[in-house]
Amino acid sequence: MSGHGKHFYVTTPIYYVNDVPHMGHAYTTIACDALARFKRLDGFDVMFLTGTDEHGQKVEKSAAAKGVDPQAFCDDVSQYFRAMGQMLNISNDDFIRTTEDRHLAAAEALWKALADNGDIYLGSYNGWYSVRDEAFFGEDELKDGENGKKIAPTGAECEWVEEPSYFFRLSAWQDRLLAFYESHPDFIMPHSRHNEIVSFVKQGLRDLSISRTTFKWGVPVPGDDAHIMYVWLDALANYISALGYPEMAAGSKYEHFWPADVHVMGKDIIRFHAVYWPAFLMSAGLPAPKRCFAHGWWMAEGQKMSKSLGNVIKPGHLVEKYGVDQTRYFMLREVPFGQDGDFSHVAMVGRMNGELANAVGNLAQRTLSMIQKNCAGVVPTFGTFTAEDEKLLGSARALLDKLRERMETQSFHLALEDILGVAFDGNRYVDEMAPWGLKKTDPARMATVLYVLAETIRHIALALLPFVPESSGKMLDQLAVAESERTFDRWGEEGALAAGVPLPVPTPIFHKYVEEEAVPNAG
Ligand code: ME8
Repeated sequence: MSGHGKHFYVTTPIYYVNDVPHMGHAYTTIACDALARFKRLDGFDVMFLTGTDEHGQKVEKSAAAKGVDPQAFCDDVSQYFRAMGQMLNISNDDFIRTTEDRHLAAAEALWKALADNGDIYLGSYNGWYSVRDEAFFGEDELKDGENGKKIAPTGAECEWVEEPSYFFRLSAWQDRLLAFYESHPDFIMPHSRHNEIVSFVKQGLRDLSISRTTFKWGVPVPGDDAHIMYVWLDALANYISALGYPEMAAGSKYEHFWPADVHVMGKDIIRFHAVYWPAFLMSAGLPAPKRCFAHGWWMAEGQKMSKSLGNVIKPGHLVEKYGVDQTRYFMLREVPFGQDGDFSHVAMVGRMNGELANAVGNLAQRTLSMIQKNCAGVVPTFGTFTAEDEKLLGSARALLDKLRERMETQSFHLALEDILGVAFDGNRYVDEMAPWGLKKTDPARMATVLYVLAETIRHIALALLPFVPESSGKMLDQLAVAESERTFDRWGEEGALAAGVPLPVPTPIFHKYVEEEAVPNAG
């Protein structure tokens, strides 16, 4: 059973609980959700994982600053990330927390596997550490800040650390990593990041400090609990702990889903995923993931989003102001996945009004209202299709193969552009066919035109399900498409609407954002 059939495993990073979620966290999660939903519709057995990263000095400090016990602090903040998922209609199959027992067991097992392979030794670390990044930096990477402070390339302040530490023999993995990148050219995407990582590794890898002794909040090192595991080793293990590692027997979740198809993350943490993680896995005798995709950063109205600038956009704010599906759509449509993006109100309104409401929503509303009025509210009976009819149906039916290609490379913006293209074709077709004028002259032709439109809308709605699930679900409700018919199996003629099926009275699906200033002044 396992190992057969189509399966797909996609993950978000696990988010630090030092702070509540913002738009950047929402972005990664929405992208993974679209991918997971797409694959489910396409017949894959999907595992979509997200969760929270709860150990380490940064979280310990945040808890201390609030005067709460770290576990209580994690329990509290982790809930905000779960709530974000619910608010954004996220379909994750599991939610892992690194303070759960199942995770501790997996992190310990991974450590032991590295140790058994001879890749861990005890030494002492003297160097710079950035708590904000939970990362070590070499002297050569740092800049001088005010008052003799050392600043990491990320802008975070570093502190000097001098303590006994276990090390992972990362240096010994350099050549094998380079060989791996070479034989897996799509492992790191976009390709520009691949090149960046390859040149980083070529510069030479130092052994990695993987334990700390100066704080307590983490997973104790097996056999030496004076040491706490480095939070990144602990955190990366989440991707297999959620699969029940170290249980790897035939029929296990691990066997079914590992290696992951894609780890999605922001470009800030690609190095941890594309260098350390495959090295740990190879050392433990486990296969590396198939892909790490690093997307870009969201800025707010031209400035990097940051807590200190006070311009952090909360997902709840977007959902309240524009709507859930509008937020999901905008984020994936506005910016090519992999590049940085800028959030602006004007851009958001342009997308939601111009594309969702006008192009898609109006097409559905016009068509369904005409059917309601002129075809007794049932799916119209169609006659022979003309070349124009075939052309539109052909463009709708050809969409799925294009989308499969787009999703294979995580090109969400292009997938949405393709779907929108069919909506534009549909709108052009309505204008050209002018079915309203056919009512008296050729009602049979009018019925055929409306059928072609309804069938086109069915395809647009199916295609949009991964992106705007609630709204496209409503579109399918309005076409009386049963839940069981909402899969890519029913794409094309397979699932074509049957004439005579009663349709509910349509209501507009995508609302428009109306600027307050645009409201006519009664005075
Ligand atoms: O790094 N634009 O957690 P984290 C786009 N715990 N994406 C953004 C963003 C922005 N402005 N800000 C955050 C960690 N993100 C570790 C991960 S995984 C084993 C451990 C997203 O809470 C993006 O996905 O700092 C980024 O990689 C992640 O949030 C960082 O979340």
